[in-house]
Amino acid sequence: MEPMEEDEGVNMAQDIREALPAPSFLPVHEVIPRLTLYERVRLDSLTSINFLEFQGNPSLNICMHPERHILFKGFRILEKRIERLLTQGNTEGEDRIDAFLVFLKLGHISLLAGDYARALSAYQQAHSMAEDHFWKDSGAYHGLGIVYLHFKAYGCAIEAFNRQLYSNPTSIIASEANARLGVCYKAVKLYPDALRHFNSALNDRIEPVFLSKPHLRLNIALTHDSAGDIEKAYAECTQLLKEDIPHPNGGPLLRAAIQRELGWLCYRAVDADRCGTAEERENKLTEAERHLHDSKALVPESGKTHYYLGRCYGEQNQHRAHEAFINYRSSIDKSEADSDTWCSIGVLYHQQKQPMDALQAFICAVDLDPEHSAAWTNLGQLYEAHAQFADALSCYKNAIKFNPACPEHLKSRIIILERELALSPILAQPPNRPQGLPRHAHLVVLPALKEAGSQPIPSELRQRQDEFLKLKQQKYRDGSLLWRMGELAGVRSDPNVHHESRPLDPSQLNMLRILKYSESNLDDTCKRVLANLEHRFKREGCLDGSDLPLCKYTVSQLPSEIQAEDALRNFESLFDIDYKGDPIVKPKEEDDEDDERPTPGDDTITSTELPNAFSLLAPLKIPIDVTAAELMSQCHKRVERRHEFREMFEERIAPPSPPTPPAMKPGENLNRPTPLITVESRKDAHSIELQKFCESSPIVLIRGLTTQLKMDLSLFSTKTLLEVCPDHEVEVRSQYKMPPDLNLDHLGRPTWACDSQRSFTTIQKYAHYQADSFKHSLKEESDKLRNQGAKYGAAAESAAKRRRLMEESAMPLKMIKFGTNVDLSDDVKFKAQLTELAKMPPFCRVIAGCNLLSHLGHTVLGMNTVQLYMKVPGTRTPGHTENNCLASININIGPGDCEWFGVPYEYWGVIDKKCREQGTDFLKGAWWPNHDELIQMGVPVYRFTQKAGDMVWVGSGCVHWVQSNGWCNNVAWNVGPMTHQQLTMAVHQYEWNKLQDYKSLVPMQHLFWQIAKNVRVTNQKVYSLVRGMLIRSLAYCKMVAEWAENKHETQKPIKNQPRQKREITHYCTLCEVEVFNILFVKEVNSAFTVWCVDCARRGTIQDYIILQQIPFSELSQIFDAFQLHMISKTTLVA
Ligand SMILES: O=C(O)CCC(=O)C(=O)O
Repeated sequence: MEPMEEDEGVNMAQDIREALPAPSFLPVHEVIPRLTLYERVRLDSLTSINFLEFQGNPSLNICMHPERHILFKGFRILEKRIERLLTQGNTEGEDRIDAFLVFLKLGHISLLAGDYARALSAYQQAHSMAEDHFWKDSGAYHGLGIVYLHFKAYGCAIEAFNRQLYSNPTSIIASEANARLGVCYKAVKLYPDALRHFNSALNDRIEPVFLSKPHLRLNIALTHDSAGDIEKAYAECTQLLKEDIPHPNGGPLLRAAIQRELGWLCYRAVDADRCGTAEERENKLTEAERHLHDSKALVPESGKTHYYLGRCYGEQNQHRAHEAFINYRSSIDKSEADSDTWCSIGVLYHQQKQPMDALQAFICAVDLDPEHSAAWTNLGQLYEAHAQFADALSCYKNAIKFNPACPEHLKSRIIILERELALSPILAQPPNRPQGLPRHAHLVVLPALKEAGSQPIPSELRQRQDEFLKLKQQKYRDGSLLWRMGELAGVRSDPNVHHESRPLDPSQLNMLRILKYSESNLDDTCKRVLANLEHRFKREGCLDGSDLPLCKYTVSQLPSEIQAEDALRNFESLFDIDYKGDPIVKPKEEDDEDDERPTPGDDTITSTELPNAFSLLAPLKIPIDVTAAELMSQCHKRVERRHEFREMFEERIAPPSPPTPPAMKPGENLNRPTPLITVESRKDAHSIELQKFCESSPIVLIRGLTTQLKMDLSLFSTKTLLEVCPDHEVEVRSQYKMPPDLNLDHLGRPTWACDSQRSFTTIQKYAHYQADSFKHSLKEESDKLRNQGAKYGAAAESAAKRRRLMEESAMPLKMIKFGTNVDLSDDVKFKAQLTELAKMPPFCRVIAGCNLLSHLGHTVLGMNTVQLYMKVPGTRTPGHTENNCLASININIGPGDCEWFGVPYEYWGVIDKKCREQGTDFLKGAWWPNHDELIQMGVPVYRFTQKAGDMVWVGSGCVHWVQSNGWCNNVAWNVGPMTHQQLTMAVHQYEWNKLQDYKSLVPMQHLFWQIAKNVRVTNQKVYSLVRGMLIRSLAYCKMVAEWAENKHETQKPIKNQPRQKREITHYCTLCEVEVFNILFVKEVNSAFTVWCVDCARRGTIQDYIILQQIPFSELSQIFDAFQLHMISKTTLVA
């Protein structure tokens, strides 16, 4: 498969439902096909997991597929059933599940037939009918993800694949999902995530068919390239090229793609100041050309190679311009819809002083891609060069909308043009009309922007593109060609006839194993199929699968028994079967329908080697007073006496979902008043009442506490820090300055997404900036005052003009710098500062027995250490909850104020959803909510001013965002109240983070064991919660250890490696989940890396050594000793 050049789908990222007409489900055909025994069993087993068997081979048209008749018949039967369901109009209760199963199956069958629009509708119907069941079908989210990816709805595809992997992290299609996730994340520019998923697929011993391993490596290189790391991309490609990649993966397409990428990388190395001398530059260009020629020799029909070659020639002197044109022309011949090529053609024509041709090429580029910022900029420059300033201005304005390369430069140009056009309207006229304008020889008058689209080249191109699009849409409307092959209704594919002499294909082999596993429970139908398959297997064997997707696994990698059971449960679900081999001509009659149809997932599961998935939220199936010995013995049975094993917690888990917000009370004021507590004495500060109030409030402003405790906040002033550590690192965020009620993009349009550039500086440099900014504002103020008296004078006039311009411009213009996340963890360097903070009451301290984070036993930077924020007016900390929903403390050092906004925990899901709608991401993105919109959405908001010396208590899970009104510093850190509420939120967030591919900074498993070891818990709810977590953790850990020791491929003893004092908790190198106690360690590039069991077992388990950090005897002892302490109120701890 040609990597990263898939261009089939319609781009549906905007709105999938609007982009295509929803396909009708009502059947147009009256004939209901007959199913044979084999066909029914096969149909029952088909899901999206079989996608590549049907769609993985681009040279095999689905209409030629040997099993096309099965899809055809299934489709017809399902449509008939849907018709019946829709006529009945009842989709409640049992019927809801029935309808859900039918739609889900139709989704799978449509997908396998390549009918993406129908598959999408069917999957979405199924999802909306029974979201609570959707995850239980291991192919459901996978199929939905494939469809979304086809339509380039990357965000939706990411969500679907992540959900698949959350519930089925080690299934045989995990590598397929990971490869696709890599593509999706790359498309949305989340490059670290893309790399993680490509690497995850690469590590998997089941090679994905969607992208083979060499293709994955090329995609890793392309991702480095997109992320700006040209060197890494170059190194990876060069290495890949050197390797002897076996066919079919190493075919000419792949080699051509690597050469092409190398050529493009070399070309850009010339551009990117990497080549110092002219000779180096020359050499790089020559190397670029060489790679591109090699690529062209392998695959002459690639438009992109020609385009890159054109760029190389265009970069060189005049006499190569002709070669550049020839290559651009060839590129257009091969793929005329490439806006980049048209843009480059325009540039070349412009250079060659052929303005009409340049104009037409730029118009083609922006017609094809109206967001092509470079093409708009170039077109603007062309108009400007021809003194057509009004059109130039329109082009620049379009350019700036869409991620231009130099927004600041363009903005200044726009401002100048706007001003000049306003001052001299004559400039808005075309240049040949006004008198006195210099007339250059080349100053031909170009058609105005409004008319330029009707020039011959763009008109013809548009016409062809429109026709192409219409055809494409019609194709989606029609669906698969298969649906029109009515002759398939009659095809008999009795296994005794049709398949008799063929070897088993991978899915038949799969089916054979499933049936064999459950042989004793089979009904007659299944027994017949089994006998037939066994017979054929003995006679014909099976296909080795080299040309069939998803079969590249060994026997031990075959689907787990859980999947076998799933398949069996489905046998009863959808299709009728003819026991005697007589074809069945009708779907079930209505009165047949109340047969026992199991709901999906409603089952008793036989144990697999390891739980299907592990979640700290999995419902427990044993009492919490179980002893460690009982737990250990139960785990042991999983390996030794499987039939006696009973699950201790639910091993098939649904993805977590955000909390449901409380219903709005009538007349409720959503602008919530913020609790302001004034502390009047030291006793107040240390009172249990203050602690309890804070722990039960979303957010609290506390005034007077730092004064009453005589804290010297000047220790955190810029002046002191400048003396203590001038060279200390400061992270800088460059942001636009805006009023707190507004968040605008660079064009002045309201949005939630915040843009900022990240860089680094020192305390000294930021201190200068802070001071300069203050002096500058002071001067502006005094100028203003002075000018109020003496209004005139040239300087005052121009300053006022500049200010007016800034104020009038719709675009936010002023850039400010926020000095953020300054690390004050060094207890030697910042001894005085940290000692001062220890004056706080215990529930607010960085280190305290009642602070969960102090029990971790190691540092989590910025959480159980202090961070400093250095501000000028307008700096913003965008919206967020603290890591794992912990609480936090923030003190404003002053002298200026900060404005705060807060929303209670229960509403974070509403904000998360809104962030997605706004094209940003609650966890990974930067966003600034619109206060009024929140109120309209029924979300309560706290808004208040934090003055110098004020402390803000940010309660557990509170969503908050902060803007400085003045010049000030703040210090902040996290605290973990030992409450049931805090622990519940933290653990839920831990699982949510897993689902969202986001690292949890608080290692919850480790934390629960530390609590059990160190804390005398007196609260019943806290006790039960911690106990439940210990049960899950201990049981899972033991099962993993037993599995690792007994697994025949591993057969390595687990080595004890006690945890060192202050040793940080380990996270999986690949998926970044916490790895507790049993570490899978592999040497990678001479470094020892830690992996979780799921990532390790998806790879080659023999490559790992397995370490245990805490012996089971110790965990058992902690587990049994952990009790609820019924003690007197005075010694209350938690
Ligand atoms: O002072 C700031 O801007 C940081 C605020 C914040 O997010 C916090 O303290 O949790």
